[in-house]
Amino acid sequence: MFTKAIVRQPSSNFADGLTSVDLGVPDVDRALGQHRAYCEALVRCGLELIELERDAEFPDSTFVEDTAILTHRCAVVTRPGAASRTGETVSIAAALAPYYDRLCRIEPPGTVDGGDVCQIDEHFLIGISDRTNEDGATQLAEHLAAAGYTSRNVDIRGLDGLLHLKSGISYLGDGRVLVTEALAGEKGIEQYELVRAPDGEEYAANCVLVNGHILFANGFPRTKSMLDELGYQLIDIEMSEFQKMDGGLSCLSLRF
Ligand code: CIR
Repeated sequence: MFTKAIVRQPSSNFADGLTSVDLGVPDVDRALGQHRAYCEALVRCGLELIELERDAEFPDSTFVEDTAILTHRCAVVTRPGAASRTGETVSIAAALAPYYDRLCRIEPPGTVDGGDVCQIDEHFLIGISDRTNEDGATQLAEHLAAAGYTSRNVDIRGLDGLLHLKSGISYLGDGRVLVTEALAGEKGIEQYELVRAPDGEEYAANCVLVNGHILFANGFPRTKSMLDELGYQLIDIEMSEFQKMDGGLSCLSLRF
């Protein structure tokens, strides 16, 4: 069970953040409304919110997931792979300090974005991407091993359209993962029970399992009906403005 989540509203200059997609300029007011609905959904799932100050120094800082890996036994403050985001970890480390005795860090030359790290029970998949390098993945694997977890790397650098590993995979519990076709055949993933997001609905593969509910991006009816049929309790969230900035549902919070 999760009891808390760290979140941070999008800043006034949210539209100046990084993006690789061509979906137009996000509307900050609309993004704030979508963020509010996302926070309300987390509260509905039983979480207490820790809300950090908006921070215009870092236009991508609403995507808090990339700055830390949180587990029941340890927290790892990352070193995000995009230079414009490295400084985001200062406020995150301060916010985590009261809750974790064991706060590890990714050190140079390692880089890790939390979006590349997918927890499956006691095991972690670590995406090697344009943001997470092999040195960072090795450091993270060592921190996780010291806390009793196993891990393996999944190299996503050749896979088009995936910023992060979790842009294309989410753990649904009970050994089942929601995954894009592009990732379905990768070593380290194929052994799970796979629910495949249909072509054209790849964005829906990033969803968030929170205390028996699934936060799910609005507008992906085929994936939604697959999950409905499997009996999941979905909470639909409008994500259009975050999608324009390459962000998915998981990246808007750090749950612990
Ligand atoms: C970035 O490119 O870093 C942000 N615009 C989006 C980060 C999304 N994070 C995530 O999927 N974990």
